[in-house]
Amino acid sequence: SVHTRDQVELPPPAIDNRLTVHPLWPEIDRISTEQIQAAFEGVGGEIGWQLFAEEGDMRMYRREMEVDGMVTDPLKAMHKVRGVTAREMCHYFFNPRYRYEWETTLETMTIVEEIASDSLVFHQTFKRIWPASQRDALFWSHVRQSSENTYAVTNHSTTNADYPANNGACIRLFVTVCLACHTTYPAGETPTRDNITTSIAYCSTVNPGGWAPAGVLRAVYKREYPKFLKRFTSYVVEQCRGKPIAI
Ligand code: 6CM
Repeated sequence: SVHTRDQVELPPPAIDNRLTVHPLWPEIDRISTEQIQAAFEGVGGEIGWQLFAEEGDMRMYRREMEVDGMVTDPLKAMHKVRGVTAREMCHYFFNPRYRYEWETTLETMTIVEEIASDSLVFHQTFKRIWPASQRDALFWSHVRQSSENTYAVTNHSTTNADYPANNGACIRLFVTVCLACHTTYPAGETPTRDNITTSIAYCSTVNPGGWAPAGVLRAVYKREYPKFLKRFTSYVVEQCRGKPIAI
């Protein structure tokens, strides 16, 4: 069949064989499965999610949590976006080619390892937040189809001997992120840009890895997460405008 270059690079509908023979595969599979399941769980019930930002269809919740005096508040966001598919959302979130266009907290990004077409290892440095030291992160990123019309990207910290932690200007932070997306359209209809809706669940837990003032950190998260999700989703809508849909 004939593909455009862009279609070939969309997240594959099945796990890439090269991933399943990699030493990280058991961890990538386990954490991705857990994260995707948790992402689609609601925010009601005992667990005590508190709403901290709301705009249109977007809702953001957090739970205040500290580990050894460091803020590790888990964050969970829900959003609904019309006109783009789950697969397209995940394509733009996973593919490093687009990252500088939507990620405003990023200073540098290096691809450390290409495990497979659906799995990469990244080193990233972030913009410094006064008065804390600059942070970096080293994490694997994996995109998969988890069920019909459902795709997700999971990012999780890892280690690499060529990128040791805390040996330069940066303090290494630890991150677990999951962007899980599910597309729906009216039964019996063919999906088009005019009738599809994608529900997004974004979960993030960051351990700053070393001292950072709690108040500053919470203020940064409160400002930056809504900014990120609004900017990222409108970026994807913009990129997909006029292109054939990839379901
Ligand atoms: O999920 C997001 N981006 C992904 C691609 O880059 C990836 C990134 C994870 C790192 C998240 C770290 C956020 C910390 C940013 C501020 C720097 C902290 C300094 C602490 C010292 C006071 O999963 C979007 C992430 C959006 C973050 C607002």
